[in-house]
Formats: sequence, structure tokens, C-alpha cells
Amino acid sequence: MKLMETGVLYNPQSGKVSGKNVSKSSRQLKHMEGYYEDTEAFRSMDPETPVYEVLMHAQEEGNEGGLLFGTSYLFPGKVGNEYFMTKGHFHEIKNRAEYYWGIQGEGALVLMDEKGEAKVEKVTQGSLHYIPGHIAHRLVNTSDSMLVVGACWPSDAGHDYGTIEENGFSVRVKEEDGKPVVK
Ligand code: PAN
Ligand code: ZN
Repeated sequence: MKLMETGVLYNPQSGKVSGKNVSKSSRQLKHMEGYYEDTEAFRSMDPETPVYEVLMHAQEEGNEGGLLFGTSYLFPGKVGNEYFMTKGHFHEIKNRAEYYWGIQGEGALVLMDEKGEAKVEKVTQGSLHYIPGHIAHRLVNTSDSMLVVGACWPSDAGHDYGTIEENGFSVRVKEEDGKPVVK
């Protein structure tokens, strides 16, 4: 029997996923209206400023029992003193869990339960993060270089952005005296 190529490549150093069934999505500041606390600073910035990109391998999107795999690239930057971050979400099917792992850079993973109780984990190269179901999650880049984070989650999890869009997270990660603080 001949060994088959999968047609998909993963570079563990850069997190790059390429080949078959790989797609890329990009978020600029213009997609993040209302997410940052300092609305004046937000308005003074170029709306085309890139905030993050996600490469995703989706062999079977939406299928119960399937898995999705992706790498998030979060640019360094701040809106006022609040670091660049992802929108953050609960999963649409609430009980769906997810793994994150640090590939490059330094950042924070903000986790919040449905009562608004938050916890923040430090993300570094090699750190592994288990995100249980019913927990909203957001990545924050606390460094001045790119934060690269891998993820694997159930195909049918879906993304509920609305809850965070309306209520936000109960904590924010900001820079104070050159260091990240959670407020
Ligand atoms: C990740 C996130 C990715 C982008 O793949 O989707 O980091 O963040 P937002 O989806 O909050 O914009 C994941 O958690 N998937 O479930
Ligand atoms: Zn998720």
C-alpha cells in the first residue's frame, strides 16, 4: 500500500498551517468597535490596523464529533493602555471545550464563566491551556512582538460573539508602568 500525503502541513515553529482545507481570516480595528475601553483612543487610530489573523484547518466543519485546528496570530499593539486582544467568545454549543497552546511570544488568556467570574492565564512558548465548556475565552498580546497561539476545538462548537459584544469580559488587561496588569 502506498503512503498517502495529507495535503496539509503544519510548521511547529511558526504555527503556520497550509494546504488543503486551510482558510485564513483577518480582523482589523474596524471589526472591533466597542471592544476597547478607551473609545477616544480607538477613534484616533487607523481602522485598517491589523489586530489578529487566524489560519484554520477544517476537514469537517459543523460535524458532531469532528475537530478543528487553528493558529491565531495576534499583533502587538494597544488601544490607549489596553493591549490588542481577540474578540473572545463562548462556544455556541456551550459545553464544548478547547485546547490552546503558546507557540511564540507572550500574552494572556482571559477566561470567564457564565456568572462573570474571571481568571487569567499567562501564555508563553509551550504553555498549554485547557478551556472547559461554558467558559468564554480571549487572547491578549502583552508583548511587543507577535503572539502565536495554537488551538484545537470541536467542529460543532460554533462561536457566540454576541454575549461578549453585549456584556464584555469582567476584566481587562492593560499596561501600567510598562507591565501587564489585570483590572
Ligand atoms: C480560536 C479563536 C481565535 C480568534 O480559534 O476563534 O483565537 O478569536 P475570536 O474567535 O474570539 O475572534 C477559538 O477559540 N476557536 O474556538
Ligand atoms: Zn473557542
